[in-house]
Amino acid sequence: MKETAMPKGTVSILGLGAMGSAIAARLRESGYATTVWNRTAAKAEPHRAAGSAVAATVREAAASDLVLVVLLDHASVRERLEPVAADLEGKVVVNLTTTTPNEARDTAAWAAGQGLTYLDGAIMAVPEMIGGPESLLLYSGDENAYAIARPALETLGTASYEGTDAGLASLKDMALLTAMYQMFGGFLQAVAMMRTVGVPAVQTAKDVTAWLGAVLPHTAEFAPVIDGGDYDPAPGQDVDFTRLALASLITASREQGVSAAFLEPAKRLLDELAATGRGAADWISVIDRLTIR
Ligand code: FVH
Repeated sequence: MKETAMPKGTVSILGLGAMGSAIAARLRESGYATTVWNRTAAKAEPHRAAGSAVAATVREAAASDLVLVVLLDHASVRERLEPVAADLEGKVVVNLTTTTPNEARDTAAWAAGQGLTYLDGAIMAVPEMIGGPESLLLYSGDENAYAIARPALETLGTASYEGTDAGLASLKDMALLTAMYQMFGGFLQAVAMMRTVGVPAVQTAKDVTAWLGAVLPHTAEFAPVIDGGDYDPAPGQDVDFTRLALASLITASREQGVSAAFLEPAKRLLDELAATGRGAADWISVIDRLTIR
């Protein structure tokens, strides 16, 4: 990686929603000269009052050394960047907008075609966390862009460079969010079951937090088995046992008048695996049913 980090240059932030505003505020606190732009101009006024310059157009904002893009989605990013590609030459553009991995790769390819220095990013934090110890931001793509922008990016939280494939930051973001939503879905299922007997969600939240805290470290035991790819005979719980366990959970939910819609797909995958003669294999080999190409 080239050591070409810039001194405290100027930074523009495109997009002043909840996240863009938090980022602009953090950069100001960190001593950066900031310029902000937002489609709805009124949202820029508190930033002007706090010391940022306000750009009337994206083209004007493109004058900064570093341009951070914090818009809603892939479409809004392309809509706003494409008309100003020529103005972004010689600048570093870091896109922190949530996109899919292929959208990130597509924008990186477009930027490369325009001769732009472009880095893709993904934010593993909510706005209140920006700049704090728990804030994690993932980056991937052009290594040199990362090296240049790094001092500014590090003011936002822990900065992690994931690799030269521009889709990697987004992929990791999406993978971690997938795990999160599945976990929260499990919590909601538990609440739905327990409230049928009058247990409030507040209590189930405590119970689920303690239980998941105890079992989550087992992922560290699953991981080497998955990486080794040897599931037979099962070093852990086998497919047939787990099918029975899930069948009981589904029945218990239904007996309480609660849908088992979150659970049924997992049971279906295990049934498919058993149907291929893999009932005695470790249940975590169900991961192979997730690979569709
Ligand atoms: N907020 C969060 O907790 C999450 C945490 C993880 C990462 N996300 C992603 O960050 C991107 C921005 O999120 P946000 O929270 O700032 O989102 P909003 O408050 O809804 O603001 C959206 C901004 O995007 C502007 N915008 C939308 N469409 C367009 C467009 N076609 N052209 C120009 N700007 C556009 C919008 O402008 P306006 O409505 O105020 O005029 C806001 O500035 C996002 O990818 C999250 O997934 C945040």
